[in-house]
Amino acid sequence: MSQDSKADSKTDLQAKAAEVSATGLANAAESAAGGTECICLADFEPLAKAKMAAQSWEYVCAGAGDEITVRWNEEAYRRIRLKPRILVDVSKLDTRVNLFGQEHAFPILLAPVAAQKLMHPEGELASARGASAAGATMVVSSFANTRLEDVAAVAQSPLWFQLYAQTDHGFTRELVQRAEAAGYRALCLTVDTATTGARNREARAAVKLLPIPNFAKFAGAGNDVSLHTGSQNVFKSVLDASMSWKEIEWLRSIAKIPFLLKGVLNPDDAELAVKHGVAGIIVSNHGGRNLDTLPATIDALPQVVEKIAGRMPVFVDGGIRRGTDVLKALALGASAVFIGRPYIYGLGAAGEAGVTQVIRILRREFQMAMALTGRSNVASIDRSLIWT
Ligand code: FNR
Ligand code: LAC
Repeated sequence: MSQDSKADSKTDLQAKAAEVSATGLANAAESAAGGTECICLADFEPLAKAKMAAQSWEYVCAGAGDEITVRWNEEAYRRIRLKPRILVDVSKLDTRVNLFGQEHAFPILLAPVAAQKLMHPEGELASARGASAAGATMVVSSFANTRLEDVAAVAQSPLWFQLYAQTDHGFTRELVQRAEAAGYRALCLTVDTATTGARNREARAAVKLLPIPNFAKFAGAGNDVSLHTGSQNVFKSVLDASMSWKEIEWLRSIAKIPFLLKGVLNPDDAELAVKHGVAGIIVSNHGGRNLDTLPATIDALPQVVEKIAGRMPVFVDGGIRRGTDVLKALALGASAVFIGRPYIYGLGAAGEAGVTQVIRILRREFQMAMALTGRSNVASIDRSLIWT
């Protein structure tokens, strides 16, 4: 859904939502929406906007440049039509998937999102608790506002760790070892962020970060409140613009847990990823936050899947807002999907309970979409589901 269409008007719904406390989503939603609960993911956005500081809201919504890729990510799902099968026994649905030996109750994970104390005072702790209550795996960002060990201490469901590798290899190794020691199950190295992009919207809003404790020793990494996220300088000291495939081999050699690349779009890069022995790839354009006019991820996915040809799992994120989107991504070859902004809107609207609710709604919609297209388990979701 377009944030722009809602950006300026503070509706009655938002005004009422602002008056209620973050104690319970159902209560908040009920008093805000006249007795109804949040019933789809889009319902969380106005509630989150009303609660979050204006700068935080801009940080979450923002994309790069003219935000064309942000829009395409969502629109591309809407263009894909489903082809159902009837009279299939769907009285029992099995949504389980096994990823790297870990069973997930359903193929929806939480993408890494930085700086979650901007969106809610409990930040990553609330997200991890909320994800656990829903039985989902969360990928914790290197740029979290909470130490990775502290997030692990509250999580009841397995966590993965997102790695922003550093030019200081000693520090990177230490970060990887800390994540492994804290029990994280996989590493997602982000490879689409040699630098941040033209974040005009963040620059206009002068968004400022909160300290990033995993990187406490790096000056300027969000620990300098004079910098704002629209400026390239804010992340400069903690992004490695010199990173190449050489570092991938090195990182793979030191990682004891499955090592994935996040931010692959080009099938030729996917081929190189296989050659360099990574465990999996995430087709992502960083939610349209870095390079504008990249294609929608769901449009890029089929080419990547074709190139990989089953040699490793391929995941996708960007623009997933409905259970039908999850179904389409799996039909086009994803092993599972990640959601970013939707759970952050849940977090902003109602903290931990909001995150849980977002995941449950999406899971339920996915189950409905499976049943209504005649698919009783994930293995039976294939390309024949797409109306061509
Ligand atoms: C992100 N994303 C991101 N990715 C990453 O690898 N490390 C990070 O720290 C962050 N931080 C971050 C902050 C915010 C506010 C957003 C919205 C996104 C990108 C994220 O993991 C994911 O790729 C996209 O959010 C997916 O798109 P949707 O679901 O937001 O449309
Ligand atoms: C972002 C970085 C931190 O998207 O990944 O804001």
